[in-house]
Amino acid sequence: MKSFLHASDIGDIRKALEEAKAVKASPNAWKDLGKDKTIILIFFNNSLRTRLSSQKAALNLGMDPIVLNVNGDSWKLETQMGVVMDGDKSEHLKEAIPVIGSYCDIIGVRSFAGLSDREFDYAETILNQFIEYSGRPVISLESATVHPCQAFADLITIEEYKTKARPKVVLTWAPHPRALPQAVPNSFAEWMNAADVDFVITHPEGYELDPRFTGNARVEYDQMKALEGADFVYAKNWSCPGVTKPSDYGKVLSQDMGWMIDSRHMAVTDDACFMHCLPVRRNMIVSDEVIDSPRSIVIPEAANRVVSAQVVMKRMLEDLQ
Ligand code: AN0
Ligand code: CP
Repeated sequence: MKSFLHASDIGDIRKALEEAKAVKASPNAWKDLGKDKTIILIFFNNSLRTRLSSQKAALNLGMDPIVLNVNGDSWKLETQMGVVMDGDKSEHLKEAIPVIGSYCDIIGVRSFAGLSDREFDYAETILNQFIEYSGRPVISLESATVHPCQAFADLITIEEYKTKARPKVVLTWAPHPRALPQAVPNSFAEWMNAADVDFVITHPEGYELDPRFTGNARVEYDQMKALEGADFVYAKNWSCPGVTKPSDYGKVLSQDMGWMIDSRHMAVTDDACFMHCLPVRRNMIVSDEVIDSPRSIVIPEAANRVVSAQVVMKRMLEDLQ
């Protein structure tokens, strides 16, 4: 695996889920695989889960992780090509990336969408520079348009908690005070389309996700109708993807609190499990009552981030043998 951005990069989904099960059952069984190998994890943005679960996954594989917080510990990096560097950025990605690549065997990058230039974000400009200039396998730790380690962990969690062969999974938009990227819902849609589930997306009009991720997934604008009979409710806020109106890209179009998941919403489901990638704002995205209920699986979902990261790193290490 040269890079990990999309569901297609993991190949056969059933095989990947079986591998996840094996990794979860015996996390330390591949300790020799990462011996004398190093992964550098680059963070342009904040993180709790991704930062810790990626390091834990590397350690389980016997690999040494090094974490770099760009903007905090290192020189500020210029990401645009052909600019006069007379501002606050001391170094360009074109030098920084090959230098980083020379110190490690695998690279992980967290670099959120800027949400101002749709073309720049949707071309995955920063992550693609890492792929092009590092000469190393690259993992997206949430880049501009995707969060594949999260979506893979979400799928592993659904597999563990499902009680029907083909569960109904509903991705629902929920309100948030600030503009957030579309990476989590994009990847969730992509991975649900690749899995054997009845997948429905619901959001206010104007929040249509890019069809390159949603494919033929059903979109139901009536949230209550979408949630009827659901087995899994996956809540997430995202800002306007700019699909129907490009000038609205990155904007907050609605803060309708009626979309917050509360017990009224959960009541129309088939006793659904509640999921969220975290971090979550309580009583904005989801009520205390729902997230504190026994049907909330946000903690085991986050725990599975170690498993998804470990499968991806394991595959990359196997390729390096
Ligand atoms: C980020 C997002 O919505 O993409 C990270 C989620 C994993 N969330 C926030 O910035 C709150
Ligand atoms: N879900 C997730 O990626 O969380 P962090 O932003 O804390 O890494």
